[in-house]
Amino acid sequence: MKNILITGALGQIGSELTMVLRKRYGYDNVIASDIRSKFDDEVVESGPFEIVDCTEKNKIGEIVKKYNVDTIYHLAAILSAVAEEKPQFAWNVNINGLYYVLEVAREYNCSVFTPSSIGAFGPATPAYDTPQDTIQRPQTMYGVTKVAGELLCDYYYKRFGIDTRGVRYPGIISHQTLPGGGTTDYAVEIYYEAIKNKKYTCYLKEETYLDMMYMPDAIKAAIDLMEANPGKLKHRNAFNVTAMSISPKDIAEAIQKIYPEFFINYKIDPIRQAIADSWPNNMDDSIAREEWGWKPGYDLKLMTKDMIENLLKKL
Ligand code: NAD
Ligand code: AKB
Repeated sequence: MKNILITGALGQIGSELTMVLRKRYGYDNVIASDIRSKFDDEVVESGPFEIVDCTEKNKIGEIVKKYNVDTIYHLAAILSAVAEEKPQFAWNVNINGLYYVLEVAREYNCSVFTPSSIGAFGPATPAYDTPQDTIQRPQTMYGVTKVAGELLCDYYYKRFGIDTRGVRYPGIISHQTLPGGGTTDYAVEIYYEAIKNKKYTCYLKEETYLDMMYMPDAIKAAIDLMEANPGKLKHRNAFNVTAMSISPKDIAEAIQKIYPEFFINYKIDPIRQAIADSWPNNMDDSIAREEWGWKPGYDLKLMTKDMIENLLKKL
């Protein structure tokens, strides 16, 4: 029987992953947690919910003990754009939070899933077909914390035998919960604005290619990796995973196939543009495909259709 703790469960990924895990493992066996709560919210009300600040080790330990937790999905983090505004704060949450989660996992022998990001790469990394194992010299605080986090997770596996696993997510696109302050947030906002106003002003240049993925694939990646046969994993943390390499212009054109009147213009934010320019255009995820059978289900066309159908219901 699995007892799962999710940190950062009210965020963009956590809010959807929690519900999928509850359906899979039982509503009472998946403990959602976050530093904040929400009124009238499915994650808070459909199963156990606890306020847990991941920078408080004792609180994480208390909840792991209380619910006999054996698996932690550690999603609490500060994303790239906010991390560049508040680097010291991001260091504390992203580094100390992960360290405390790993220490509690060591004490109670839990498995841990931690997402890294395309943000763990930098300008010296090959931008095309970015290999699994390559140069990682990011120049953002987010990237620094992600590279350190990948290494820390590997260390806890090798040194203490903790079952740590993780992927390098690309930008995640979804319709349920808005993203939390990243560089790839435009790729969600564009769909909301297409429905609401039929126009969008994008803060990245039209030809800025980045890896992206639709939320159902992001959730599948996390669960498939955590359920993978450990004997087949040569890597454990930070698997490159991607579903599509797309630019703002590509998304706009996909939307225009449904709403021909949709209009996009550009007002560049130099900080987020510089971050995006330092990230890969498209990662090679063949190692994840080989070691645990990773395969995305959504491309740009399928995702755009599904996003628009769901946002029409929601908005
Ligand atoms: P998010 O910003 O949407 O959610 C993060 C959640 O963490 C929020 O609900 C926030 O309240 C909570 N939180 C912040 N500080 C906390 C603290 N001290 N203690 C406990 N909770 C705290 O983020 P997300 O998009 O869901 O990302 C989850 C993970 O996936 C992060 O590690 C992120 O770096 C990674 N990731 C996300 C994306 C993406 O596009 N969403 C891409 C690559 C990697
Ligand atoms: C961000 O833009 O910060 C995230 C990510 C790709 O890690 N969406």
